[in-house]
Amino acid sequence: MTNHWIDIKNSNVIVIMGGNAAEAHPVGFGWVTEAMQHNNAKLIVVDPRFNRSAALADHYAPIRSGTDIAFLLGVIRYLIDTKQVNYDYVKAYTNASYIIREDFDFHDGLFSGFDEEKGAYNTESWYYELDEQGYAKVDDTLQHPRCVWNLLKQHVERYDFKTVSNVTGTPIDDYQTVCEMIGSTHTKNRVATFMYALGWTHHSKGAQNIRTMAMVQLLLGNIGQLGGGVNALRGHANVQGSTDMGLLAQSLPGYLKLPSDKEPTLAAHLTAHTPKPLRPGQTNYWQNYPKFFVSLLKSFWGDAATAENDFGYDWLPKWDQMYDFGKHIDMMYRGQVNGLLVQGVNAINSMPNRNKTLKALSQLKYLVVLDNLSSETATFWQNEPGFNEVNTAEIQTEVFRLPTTCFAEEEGSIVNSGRWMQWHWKGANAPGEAMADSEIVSGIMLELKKLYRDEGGVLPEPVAAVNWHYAIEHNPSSEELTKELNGYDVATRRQVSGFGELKADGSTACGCWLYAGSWTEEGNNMARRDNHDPSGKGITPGWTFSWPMNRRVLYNRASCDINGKPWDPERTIVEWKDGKWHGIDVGDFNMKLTPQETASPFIMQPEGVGRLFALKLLKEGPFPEHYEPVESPIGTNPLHPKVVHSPVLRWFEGVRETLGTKDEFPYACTTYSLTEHFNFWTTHCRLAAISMPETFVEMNEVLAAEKGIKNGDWVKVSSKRGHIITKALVTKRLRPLQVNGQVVHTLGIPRHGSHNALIKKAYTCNVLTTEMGDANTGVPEYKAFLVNVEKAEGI
Ligand SMILES: Nc1nc2c(c(=O)[nH]1)N[C@H]1C(S)=C(S)[C@@H](COP(=O)(O)OP(=O)(O)OC[C@H]3O[C@@H](n4cnc5c(=O)[nH]c(N)nc54)[C@H](O)[C@@H]3O)O[C@H]1N2
Ligand SMILES: Nc1nc2c(c(=O)[nH]1)N[C@H]1C(S)=C(S)[C@@H](COP(=O)(O)OP(=O)(O)OC[C@H]3O[C@@H](n4cnc5c(=O)[nH]c(N)nc54)[C@H](O)[C@@H]3O)O[C@H]1N2
Ligand SMILES: [Mo]
Repeated sequence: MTNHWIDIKNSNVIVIMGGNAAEAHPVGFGWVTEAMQHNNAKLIVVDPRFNRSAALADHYAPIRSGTDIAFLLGVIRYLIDTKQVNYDYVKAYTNASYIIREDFDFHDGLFSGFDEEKGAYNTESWYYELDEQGYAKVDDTLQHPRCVWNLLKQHVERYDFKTVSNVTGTPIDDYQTVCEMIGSTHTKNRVATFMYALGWTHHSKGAQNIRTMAMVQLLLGNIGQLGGGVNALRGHANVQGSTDMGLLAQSLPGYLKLPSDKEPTLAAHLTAHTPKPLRPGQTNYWQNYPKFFVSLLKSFWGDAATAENDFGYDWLPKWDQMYDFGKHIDMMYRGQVNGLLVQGVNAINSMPNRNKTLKALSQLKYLVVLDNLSSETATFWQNEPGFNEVNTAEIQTEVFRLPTTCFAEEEGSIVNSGRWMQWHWKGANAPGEAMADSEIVSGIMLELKKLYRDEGGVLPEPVAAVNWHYAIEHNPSSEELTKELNGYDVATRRQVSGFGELKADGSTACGCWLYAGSWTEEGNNMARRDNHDPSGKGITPGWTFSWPMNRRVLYNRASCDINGKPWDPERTIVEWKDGKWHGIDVGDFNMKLTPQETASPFIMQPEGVGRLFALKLLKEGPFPEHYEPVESPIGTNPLHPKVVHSPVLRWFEGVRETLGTKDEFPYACTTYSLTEHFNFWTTHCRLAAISMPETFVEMNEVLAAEKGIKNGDWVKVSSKRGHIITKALVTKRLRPLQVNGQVVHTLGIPRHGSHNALIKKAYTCNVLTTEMGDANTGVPEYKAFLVNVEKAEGI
């Protein structure tokens, strides 16, 4: 989140789109009702399903799954056409006035530079026109035909109400109401927030879904404001922490880059990732990249990391393609992987195309499962006729199960969606032989180290030279580990007080630069519990630690105009008064400088402004464009029939044959969470199983009547990849939609699968899903695929 949970109370319009906060984030949702009750805020829900968030909304609009980009590009067109834009903000704080290269182009669904054979773009032309000094050229009058503003207007021109409604299935009246409600926040005294999660990320263009919304927020001037922002509601309690800590396939802690094999030396890597300013006088914060990167290498390898050996740069793995979990499963499936450590994930249930995952795990020599509970992944080799059909005798995979503690049995920090790093204390001792994950992983590492020492091996340094200085070698404490994440001065071991102290010369070490300030010489700032809120705006500086630098609202310089005057006095976060800056939050800029010197609030960009045109950042193009889901219920793209789905998808070998068409599988299908269960763990919890005992497929009354299916009937749902047998839940919630001259029916299946501690056996929806996903992130299209449904015999 650019903002944080409590801040939602400051919003005037709350848009829940691509998520279902009332059910999946029921505690945080309290701030939505707070805003509605005490701030007269209006709630909009745009979702294929009338869910429990919709039940509380002022306005609900149905949408066909996988068409949010068309919806939002139409919103952008509407805002521009009706002049409901915060022009001062757009001119000063976005790249609207920047001039794009002459060779940039878009037509018939493709941007310039498409290489059909590679299925990828040469992105050269997706860039600013530069002057002699290497700065981007701008036209402050917004007249230049190739300035971003005019290119954007041209790009969204096609997305009129009729076209949008024809693609999304959203009735025009509903659509217009949503546009008007969102548009009402273009004024300086009104702000909208967008809350989203999997309904946007689980698509073959998930990153572009989110980007389109960020563009809407920029046009309205809603980023950097109290009650505004771009707000991802995260999943597992600490999933924010895991991505901060580099669990993404191509990142290192603090969103530093895992080097690619095109960067053979430290110098090459640092040059590639240390941007030059694109406008004069920019903060260009990533210019500090070398300080963070070298400090990270020092934290990895301590004294062994020296200037002479590039601080151990050669010991980092280098990628030649994205090795996300999907890629690994594909490699296992092809017999290219010997062993897998599964830690805190129930892969057989959560990964798409279950039959493929099953084969993949069966090809392994060994599988190690670190989990505090028993999981279906650890028992994938057990034959259960009808549910998990395997020939146990043929599976040679040796499975090791290492019981871990769970969060309540250890102390440490958890980072929530709002970037708060909250320390928690141990509530109980772990049962039996359970050990903390850190102890297990340390044990494996120390054993490997010993093996390298005793038996040698290729490239021992990454393990042999590791920086390991904990009081109990095989069991580092949470305190020791988190202090290391904060960072310290190597010579004195003094904790740094912020990332401003980090150096690129090897004199500082830091495990995650964003966490600098969380555990300083003053102590553990994450353990602070002062909920004093002096401004009444939900900024509680004494409550825990919010990265970066205890800042609660990112880009908060954008809450005031170029002269430092808040757009809305009621929403003051920072303010230039009597020759200096004042603020209720830590400024996201250098507060020693003048308003004019800090008038570029998006300090992480080398041009200092928000990007309506994204340059080369995303694989599909610099502007978002509507592409159909990989499996489309209409089989065409009404905007450009030749380019139906994203042209840059990653195709694993043989996957094309596993995709269905609308002739065989005529219905759209989506998957979602239920409040009563948490992912797959609650299989173990009898009370949860009692409250929601069985899985089901939800469908509308019209389709059910057509198919002769009644509520509670057994049905068979099939996709090109497999089938499940489950019960029908017939409701009014998933409306049939009129799309491109046909009716699209959508089915919905809870993602929890075998959520039954009482009956035990149940099918999981991931038998049906495809591993095709977002080209940027690899996230599968769990939320839009094709199925058929028919009545079946019970099980
Ligand atoms: N009780 C409970 N809470 C949970 C979880 C749980 O299992 N149970 N899981 C946690 C985890 S790991 C996560 S990641 C989060 C997930 O949080 P959410 O993403 O809020 O949860 P989902 O139920 O997947 O909600 C997705 C919503 O998006 C809608 N949707 C599907 N496709 C589209 C689309 O194309 N466009 C739009 N606009 N909407 C679409 C679905 O109908 C659904 O209402 O929840 C977390 N919280
Ligand atoms: N079709 C479909 N598929 C989906 C989704 C969907 O919406 N639809 N959602 C996707 C999403 S967003 C997610 S997050 C995944 C969730 O998928 P998973 O992460 O695979 O699901 P969980 O059931 O949360 O599994 C977490 C496991 O970690 C264990 N665990 C808990 N605490 C600890 C600990 O401290 N240490 C260790 N080692 N283990 C621990 C739990 O017991 C549990 O077995 O599913 C994804 N799959
Ligand atoms: Mo998640």
